[in-house]
Amino acid sequence: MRKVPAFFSLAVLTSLGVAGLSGAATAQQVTLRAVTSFAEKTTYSRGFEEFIDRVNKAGKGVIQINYIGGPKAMPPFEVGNALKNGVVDLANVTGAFYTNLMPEADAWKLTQVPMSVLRENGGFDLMAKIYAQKMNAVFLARVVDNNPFHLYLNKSIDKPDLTGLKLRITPVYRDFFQAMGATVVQTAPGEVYTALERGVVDGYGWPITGVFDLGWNERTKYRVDPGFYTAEVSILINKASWDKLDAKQKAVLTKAAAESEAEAVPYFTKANAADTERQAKAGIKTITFSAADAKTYYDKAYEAGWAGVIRQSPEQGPKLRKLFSKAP
Ligand code: 173
Repeated sequence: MRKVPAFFSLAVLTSLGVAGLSGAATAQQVTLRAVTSFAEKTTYSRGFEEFIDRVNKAGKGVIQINYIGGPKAMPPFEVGNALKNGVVDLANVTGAFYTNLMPEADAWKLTQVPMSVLRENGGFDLMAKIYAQKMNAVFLARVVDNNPFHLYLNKSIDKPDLTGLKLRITPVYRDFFQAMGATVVQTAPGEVYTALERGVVDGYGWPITGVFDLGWNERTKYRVDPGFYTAEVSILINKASWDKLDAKQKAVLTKAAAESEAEAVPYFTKANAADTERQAKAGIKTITFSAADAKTYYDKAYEAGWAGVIRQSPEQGPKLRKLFSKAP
């Protein structure tokens, strides 16, 4: 028997019941259950929520999405497993949140070429194969891209050395921050505010946007520049749920997915600039290294990041590195 988390089973059974009934009444329309691993109506759920609006508008009478919600409905690190097991049909989630199932998913953060190129050069196809094998999933769209991560601190540093600092992480930052001497503690985004408030951590990893969503600006003194990597959040569908759809239903999802993926880079280009300015106005000071130290820091990020991916996936890691990195 597959494991259905107790906190979720009621919602699932209820929505299954409703879908079952409506399925019998109107043969064509299908309703998919969807969750997000980020708080609803915040930066990293926004692209997914637009995708849902697109599908629900274009898919009337054909396909609809029932948006169950975010971390209040399901803990973020459970979302990958729920998608894999078909507890939900659709998920908005970043690779770092399901590395236990598919370590290669964390490599999305290391892409230096756009999705349009990866969809042509074999990089996407290789990942799609791994999604089918390890996640029982079809990758529909990357809705966050071109969105660097940063280190945020409450203690100042003047060189790329994190010795003595305790930092909040996810798998995104683990290898890099540890390689720079930090002690790390993993938490979901929903626990960052309290960790800062209680002084449990001296800082945290997070992208350039979204610091204001959960009020962390009140508890953040410094941002370290430069940023590194790029955040990835993507829409996945359970493979069995996908295989059950007819051509018309798939076409609605595919079109909405393509539109949402195409918006990611232009959206974040603007949002990155806007949040950089907003952080400065909110009094978050920038720590900038010398040019030589900035290069050391940035190169170390990629070196440690790829070493981590290759350690966890010696077979696929080197292939992904070739396809995801910018031409030297
Ligand atoms: O810091 C995080 O929680 C994280 O890994 C992440 C990934 C993508 C977007 C935002 C945060």
